[in-house]
Amino acid sequence: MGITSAYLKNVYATVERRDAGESEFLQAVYEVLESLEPVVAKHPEYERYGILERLVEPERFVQFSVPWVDDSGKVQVNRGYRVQFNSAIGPYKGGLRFHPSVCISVIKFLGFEQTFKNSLTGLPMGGAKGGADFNPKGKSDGEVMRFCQSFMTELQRHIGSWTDVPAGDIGVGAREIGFLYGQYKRVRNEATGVLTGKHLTSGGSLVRKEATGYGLLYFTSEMLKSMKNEGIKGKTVVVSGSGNVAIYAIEKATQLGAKVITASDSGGYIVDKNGVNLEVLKQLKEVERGRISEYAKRVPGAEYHEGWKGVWTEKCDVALPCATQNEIDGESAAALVGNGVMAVAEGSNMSTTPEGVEKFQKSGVLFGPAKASNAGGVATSGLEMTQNSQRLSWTFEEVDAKLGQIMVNIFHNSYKAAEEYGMKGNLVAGANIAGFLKVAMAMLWQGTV
Ligand code: NDP
Ligand code: 2IT
Repeated sequence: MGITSAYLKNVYATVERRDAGESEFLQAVYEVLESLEPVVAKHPEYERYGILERLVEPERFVQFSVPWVDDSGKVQVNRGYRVQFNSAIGPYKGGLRFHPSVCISVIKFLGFEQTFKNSLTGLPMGGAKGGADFNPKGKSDGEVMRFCQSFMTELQRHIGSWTDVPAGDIGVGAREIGFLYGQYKRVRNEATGVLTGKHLTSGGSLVRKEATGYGLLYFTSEMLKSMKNEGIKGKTVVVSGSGNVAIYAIEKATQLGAKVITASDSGGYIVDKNGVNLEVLKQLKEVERGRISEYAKRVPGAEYHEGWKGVWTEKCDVALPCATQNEIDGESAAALVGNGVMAVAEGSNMSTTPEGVEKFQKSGVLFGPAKASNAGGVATSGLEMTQNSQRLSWTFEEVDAKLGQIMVNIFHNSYKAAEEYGMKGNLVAGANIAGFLKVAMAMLWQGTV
């Protein structure tokens, strides 16, 4: 298809010029602008009010140094970031990623996507993302704590429960959120809902840990039911990753009667034809922080294969990428299609390259884009914020029911938006359009400058 309107071409050319070389950010922007062609054609006022120009430019971007002392007494320095992308519909909201690959482009693509995802949840949250090029792997708890404390010593001046509310992402889980929260409280003398994903003893919400993975399955089930009149029960599922999103995607898929046969990390993947053993996986990943190769040594019949990409050559009905961006390229998509995959839903953000998405869509494979299918994590963060404001805690069942309803709504709103704008069945376009319309309306209502 490609971008054809003069207005959108111009917006993209400006981003390309100003943000040259930020490949992930450019990829994310291009996809959204392409989806918005029919919307812009119907709403000439967006150009007059510079809505797209404003959406692709972060409202604020901070970069800071994070010095910390390692266990040998040596000072190390990492680079920290927070992008506050868009606050039209609520306080900035989005995760923190600690991974050596974190850079401006990665943070900006994630913050940009978050704006539309948060809008889709129906909750009042703007888009943000942050992180650092720190690698928590192989670090002691003390090193991780000192890093988190230094990171928060700077970040605290930019965030707040009505300003910007960070959470976890790759490399940031319960341990890191605890250290970050502890430092915020110490510096600001304020116990407040400034982070989500908190421990249950400190204002956390039940279901937040499980939410992204569970939400992914609620979305996938609704997509299968509505578009193919099928259920997830009895399906063979391939999952990549073995972190927070992957583990709880595997758990919910298994509870719903599917058989998940894989899990992976950046070193390789395991195949367990009997269905992944969650007890072993959780012990290995959540408790021991070990490698997935260990799984095959502990579970009879399971095999380990070097290299993470091979996971997409395993035959399945449903594929759920839950590791990182661009993990499914055109070649992997072709392998999945060749093996008869029926549905793909993204747990990781921008899991699929544009070539991969095109392959799925042209082959009639149902495709759930991350903004829609992985929104359960941030949606439950939104529910944690509500509980913090109320100073109450809801039960597991209450939160889970709200999460389920939000994911079903996201599917239908995306589906309807695609249909309304002449792209029936294209959930990429539908999610982009549905997410965009609410943000654009808020921006128009609030005035231009
Ligand atoms: P975790 O850190 O818990 O797990 C990440 C997993 O992905 C690990 O198995 C990791 O393997 C693998 N991985 C990470 N980077 C790479 C890479 N470059 N190549 C191959 N494998 C890689 O993170 P989460 O589970 O929280 O996040 C996974 C994805 O889900 C991310 O894209 C994140 O943005 C997205 N997401 C997360 C949400 C959340 O609430 N946590 C919400 C919505 C989306 P290894 O240990 O070898 O690095
Ligand atoms: O990508 C994401 O949506 C997240 N990492 C969750 C963000 C959040 O604020 O819960």
